[in-house]
Amino acid sequence: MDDTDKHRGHTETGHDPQTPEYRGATGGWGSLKGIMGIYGNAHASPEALKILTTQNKPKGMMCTSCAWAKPADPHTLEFCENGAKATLWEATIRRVTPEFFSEHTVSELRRWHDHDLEAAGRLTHPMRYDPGCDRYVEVSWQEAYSEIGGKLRGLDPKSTVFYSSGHSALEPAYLFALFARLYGHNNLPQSSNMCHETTSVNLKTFIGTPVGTCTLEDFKHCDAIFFFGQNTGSNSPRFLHVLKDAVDRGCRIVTFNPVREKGLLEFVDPLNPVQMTVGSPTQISEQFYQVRAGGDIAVLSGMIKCLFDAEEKAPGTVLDHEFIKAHTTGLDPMLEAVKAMSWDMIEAHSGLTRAMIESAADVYINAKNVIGIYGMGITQHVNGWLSLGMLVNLLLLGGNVGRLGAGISPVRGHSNVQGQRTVGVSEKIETEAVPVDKLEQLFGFKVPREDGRNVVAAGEGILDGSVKAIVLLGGNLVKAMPDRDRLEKAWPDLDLTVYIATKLNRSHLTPGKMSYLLPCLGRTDRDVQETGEQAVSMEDSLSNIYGSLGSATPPGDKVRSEVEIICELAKATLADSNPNLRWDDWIADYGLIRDLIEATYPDKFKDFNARLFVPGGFYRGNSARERRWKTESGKAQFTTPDTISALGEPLMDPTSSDGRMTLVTLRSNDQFNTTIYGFSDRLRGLEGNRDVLLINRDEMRRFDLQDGERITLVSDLDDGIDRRVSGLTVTAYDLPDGCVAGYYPELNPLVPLSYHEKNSGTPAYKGAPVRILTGR
Ligand SMILES: Nc1nc2c(c(=O)[nH]1)N[C@H]1C(S)=C(S)[C@@H](COP(=O)(O)OP(=O)(O)OC[C@H]3O[C@@H](n4cnc5c(=O)[nH]c(N)nc54)[C@H](O)[C@@H]3O)O[C@H]1N2
Ligand SMILES: Nc1nc2c(c(=O)[nH]1)N[C@H]1C(S)=C(S)[C@@H](COP(=O)(O)OP(=O)(O)OC[C@H]3O[C@@H](n4cnc5c(=O)[nH]c(N)nc54)[C@H](O)[C@@H]3O)O[C@H]1N2
Ligand SMILES: [Mo]
Repeated sequence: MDDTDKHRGHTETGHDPQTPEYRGATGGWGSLKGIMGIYGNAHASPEALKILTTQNKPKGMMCTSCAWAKPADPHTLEFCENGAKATLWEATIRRVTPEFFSEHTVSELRRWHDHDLEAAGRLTHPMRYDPGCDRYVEVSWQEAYSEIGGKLRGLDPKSTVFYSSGHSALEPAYLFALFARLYGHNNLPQSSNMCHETTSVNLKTFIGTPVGTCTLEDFKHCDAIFFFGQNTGSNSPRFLHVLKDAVDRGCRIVTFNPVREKGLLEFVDPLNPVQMTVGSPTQISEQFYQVRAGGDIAVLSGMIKCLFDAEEKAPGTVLDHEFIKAHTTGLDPMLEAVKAMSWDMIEAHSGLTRAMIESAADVYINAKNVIGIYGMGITQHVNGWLSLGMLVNLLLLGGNVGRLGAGISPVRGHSNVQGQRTVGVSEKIETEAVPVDKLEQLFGFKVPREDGRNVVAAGEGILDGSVKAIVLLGGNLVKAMPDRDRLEKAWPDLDLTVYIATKLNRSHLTPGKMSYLLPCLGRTDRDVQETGEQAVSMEDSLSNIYGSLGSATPPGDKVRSEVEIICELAKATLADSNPNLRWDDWIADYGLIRDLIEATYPDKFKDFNARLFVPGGFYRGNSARERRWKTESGKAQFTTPDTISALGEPLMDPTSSDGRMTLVTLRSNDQFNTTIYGFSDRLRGLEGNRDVLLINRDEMRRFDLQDGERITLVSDLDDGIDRRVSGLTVTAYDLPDGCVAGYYPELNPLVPLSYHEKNSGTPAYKGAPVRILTGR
């Protein structure tokens, strides 16, 4: 391999021909085949196909998959391959009944693959774990509620944790947070603690908002988009339509990602008959650079250097001085620090050449309106705060925040992950999401004032015994967290575990001393209460709020809505009768819960019930978009880099030849987080096996590895803890040097709990230090 090939960039440089690759484009016939494949595999009900036609449309069902926006003028079929998979997977005809549990002990089920556990179907009855026979056994709802309530009453509220995964709608989320605070704690970690917490914490410091500033309108006016570490093709495929339209308009897209993700290379619109038959795919990224994992700070420093050079040559043509002067602080120290970074260092850490970075910067310099997009490739690193800070710096220099066609756009994960935070699911108390005075006035109680535990602190508490009970509103925490082997060992010592879920997963098979599995309705299901059919609502990644109506027949008459389960648990736990707590009325009419949300957050949720089904949702507003900076200084803040790598200490030296590698954990195209739909990562050309170690051919030679060889991967953090995953098949793959990759959640035992983003605690799932052990 010659020297130019070692720097992996530019689409025309192409792909390492000796490694797997998907030959088709993203979208196209492949995505339709993907949907048909899951239809059979998921045993979806005929109703599910009907639901798909209403998906993401006003008065329809809002997708349970990703958080991408639902447009006001939807396509005839406004769903993507993975949105369809999520719907078909939930609307299955298969059932996990008490008979199922009588046939399988928990120990036996623990040997099942995640895919098979969920494929067994929807949970139908409330169950209680019986350690005597090692089985879940049916229990009545009343017994379950009163036993859980009784147990919680006996515990110190601060020793309990109420986790929620971003699936649940605004109504249950609001009540879940209220329940926690009435009971006496703020231990409300959420899936975003493992995801975009880096954004929520740091973007707030930089520009005074915890969420992105862009709306769909901006994508109609931008001239350039810079993509960092977000895999649109698999994780938010409907966004590809927006990108294709932008490209067709002449917008230029530049992508930085260690993996040549197909969705960001080319796309065939499956809804476009011409493109599907005789047309050629749309090239999405005009420039694609395979940056080293954790190399984004270096890239952005290089680009900013280029901007300054160009400005020096032609003053007043590159930087938006007026904006910088009126709206920002901190330019000079930032500039000095960036100037002090040498191109040698930048090239070494980014794995890219100066010419590549200059060429990316050129796109910025020649664009009027620029958007920055990012995902887990930025957030899940020790110095993710700085990668994000540098991206914000880049945008601020051109005045690209708070202007039509420009802005910063984190792409969120779960369909309502952002919304749950908006309505109070927050372990931090000093945030707009927890208006303490309002809550105290509405409900007549004292809100606990101390910050609660985030996911990492909850994990630490489970390991040291200070956490005694955990209630999971969805999710699969045991499988999704870092340091899985250690946590899974400590988990059964919990006094109480309560799992509110649609489908069976590994967490449920890790019961505490008392354990309950409570089956709930999903978003596809019709939810009928005393006052009739109920809608729920959610907020997308672009801060639009929509109502959603399920229409599938619920999986059984014992399955309850999340709202009902939370209200009943609260009633059973909170003994005293507070007249402000109208749990039964709230169960009967979710409109009343929306009234409470509006009363708590009057600005964001004005006329909530009246606007529930506005096409495209209603926008809850964003201060930074209006150039109001709710930061400490009252201005947008430039960030001064104090390091050049997003990676933690042991991985700082990119040229080290001591065998330590950076592990990136990836999602395939055939999973939604810990839900494994199947074993085809079609868009990466990888099929059939998820227990793989991806590594490039040069690195294989360096470690003397053969394709197909089985190896063990061990963690290489110097903390005395043995973390390892064995039986991984070496698979040659087109990746930058110094980095290896494999799948989430299989490799989670290798990510240390203590290894996380500095300010927010987001685990560094994209940059853990590892070593390869061969059997030889
Ligand atoms: N179908 C499907 N959709 C999903 C999900 C799913 O599992 N399946 N999950 C949902 C959730 S909860 C979330 S949070 C989102 C996640 O969506 P994304 O934000 O796309 O997250 P990942 O797929 O984990 O990784 C993103 C990309 O980061 C790249 N990357 C890794 N390290 C680096 C780095 O150091 N720098 C750069 N520039 N790039 C890097 C990886 O190669 C990968 O392409 O998707 C949501 N949507
Ligand atoms: N190594 C590694 N680890 C990661 C990541 C990574 O990139 N790499 N990503 C992290 C990220 S971004 C996230 S968001 C987390 C995800 O972590 P979680 O949100 O905890 O996990 P999920 O896999 O989304 O949860 C799936 C389960 O949710 C339940 N469920 C599904 N729908 C519903 C519903 O409507 N209601 C209820 N009550 N339950 C429901 C089902 O029982 C299903 O089994 O994982 C994190 N972990
Ligand atoms: Mo996520």
